[in-house]
Amino acid sequence: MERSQPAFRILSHPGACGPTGVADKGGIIEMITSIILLALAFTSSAADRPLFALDGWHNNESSNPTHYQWALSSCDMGSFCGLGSRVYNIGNDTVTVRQALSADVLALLSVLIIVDPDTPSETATPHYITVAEADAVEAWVREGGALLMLANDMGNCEFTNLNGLADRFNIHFNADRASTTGDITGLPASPLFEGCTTIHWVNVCTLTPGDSAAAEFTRNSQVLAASAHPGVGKVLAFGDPIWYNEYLNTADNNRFALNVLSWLVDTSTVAVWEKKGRFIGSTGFNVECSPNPFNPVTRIAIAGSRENGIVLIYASTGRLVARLNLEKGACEWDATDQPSGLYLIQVRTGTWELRTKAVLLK
Ligand SMILES: [Ca+2]
Ligand SMILES: [Ca+2]
Repeated sequence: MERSQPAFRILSHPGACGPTGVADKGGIIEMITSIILLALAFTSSAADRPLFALDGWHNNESSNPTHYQWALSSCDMGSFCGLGSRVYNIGNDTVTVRQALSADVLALLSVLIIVDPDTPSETATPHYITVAEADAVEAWVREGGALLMLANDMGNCEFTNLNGLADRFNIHFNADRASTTGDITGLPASPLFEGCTTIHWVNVCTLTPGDSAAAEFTRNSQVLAASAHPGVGKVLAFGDPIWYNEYLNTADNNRFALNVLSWLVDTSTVAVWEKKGRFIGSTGFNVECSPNPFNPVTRIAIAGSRENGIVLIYASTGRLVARLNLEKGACEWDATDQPSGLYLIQVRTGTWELRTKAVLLK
């Protein structure tokens, strides 16, 4: 049975299904979104599963509604339903964002895929990526978000506004078609291509990475994949959606997809989240609040780490109530201005994304 509502589609298992989107009326959907996301955050089945989001706002094709959508209940060759199952299987919940990107929405996500933004030939009313959305996404990435951007070849993707976002990370999509297509061998020795002999893609655009970005794959002097690490976040960009069902099981594309998902979510970390709010990893890193319960100050610390990062604290309404700097693995939260209740605490560093819970008792 689905747990879903229109703005976000939250799929608790790969076989889940959900409705198509409808317009928000008076913010009710946002409220419902908060409640459902809160439930996800605090129920034992989902508490430790990061949200892996697909942007269904800028890609929402009226002429091809399942195109590059999770579409788990209507799986077809153009959808990402196979990819969505793999996202789930490595420990994440999948969600589709069907509203403009904002800080409030992004704060709930671990990974965001922006894919093939619509052209007017794909939908009658394309939602173009706005400057305000690019501002929000850039800030989210710098604070630890993982962004995957998948464009397409010329004529099949809206480039101008997509580049308004991509350029923030010093990566530019060229509105062209690369000369490299079909089965591709001679892959670079990097984590993205580990275990892959041949990958297959068709009709991709090239990229131009700037000084603060890196080319991940170059062929015939054309860059076909690029990455960037702004702040404590990360960005990966390809000139094609690649892993839709038609090609997911072609050549070594499945392994390629799993490598990319691991790069994005750092499965070595997220796969070992423990249900009771304590992180127990093979590396021995725990994030804990002491005291807990507390009133009004608690110390948040990653045992054994002296990394810097950020701490995001969410109230029982799902609202972000505090944003703190983690310094040398620790910080203090003074909740004097907050009511009693349960709080979800998310800690992000360049290496770790950890969660715990704390109870404020006044
Ligand atoms: Ca599209
Ligand atoms: Ca293509």
